[in-house]
Amino acid sequence: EGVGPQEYLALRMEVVEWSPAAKEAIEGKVGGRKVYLVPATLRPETMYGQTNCFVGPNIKYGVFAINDTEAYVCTYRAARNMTFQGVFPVRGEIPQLVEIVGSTLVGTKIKAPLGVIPEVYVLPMENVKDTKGTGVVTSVPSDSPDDYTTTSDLRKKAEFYKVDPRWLDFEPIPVLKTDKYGDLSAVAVCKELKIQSQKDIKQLTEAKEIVYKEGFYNGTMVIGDFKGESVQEAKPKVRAQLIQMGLAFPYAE
Ligand code: A2H
Repeated sequence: EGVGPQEYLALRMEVVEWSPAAKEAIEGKVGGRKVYLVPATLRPETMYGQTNCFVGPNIKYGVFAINDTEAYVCTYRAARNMTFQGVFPVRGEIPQLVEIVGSTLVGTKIKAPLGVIPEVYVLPMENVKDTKGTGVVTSVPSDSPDDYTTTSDLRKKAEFYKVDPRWLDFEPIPVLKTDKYGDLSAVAVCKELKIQSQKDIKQLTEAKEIVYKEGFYNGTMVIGDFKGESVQEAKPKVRAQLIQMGLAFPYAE
């Protein structure tokens, strides 16, 4: 981090059914457009294992028109970057249709491109930063310690976090395997480091390092078109496939 631009992939997760609060907030504001949440990821090869999507409950998002028929949900900050990357019709303009706070989006059902679970729910995560990516994070608990720990927290305290337990009716899905940690490496490493909750920031940082390095250098895909190939080989191929299929677009910052 820090040196040079970060090349993310922004995934187009189409809204299938708005939460009641989001429906009310966007009513009459999006002109019949299809709306997509657009999480930024560095791990396109893990998209098979998506189980949900995260927003920061206190983060303000915008719905931005990319043309007459489609719109994206992301932070205003991300939209400002996108307008110089050719995402909107007029370079430099930021076509915001409506503003919506993260907590309002929770419970919205969206499509998960390439996902074994084709439709997933939007859930809240305290550690989502509004200063990174698009402020939306797709969740892959098999390979992301943040995602695994947060979904476990939400399950333990569903009422406190105002989530319906039915939105959490899933298990981590194996995507890649390593000799050291098996096919659910985030789960294995979180257990090894005895991570209790999403508030264990220091251990989570360590877990992320370990899981990322092990997966990238020693991982083999166990699912998808590149099953049996190394993670290093599969990563750019899945990225290219998602873009080619119109399910994602490059986003840099
Ligand atoms: B990654 P970097 Cl399987 N706030 O995608 C917090 N986290 C954010 C974010 C934000 N605003 N925007 C993106 N991210 C997450 C997949 C994944 C990711 C896996 C394993 C590790 C991992 C599925 N979640 O990231 O600081 C996104 O989650 C480990 C860091 O820019 C994105 O990739 O390097 C990653 O952090 C980008 O973090």
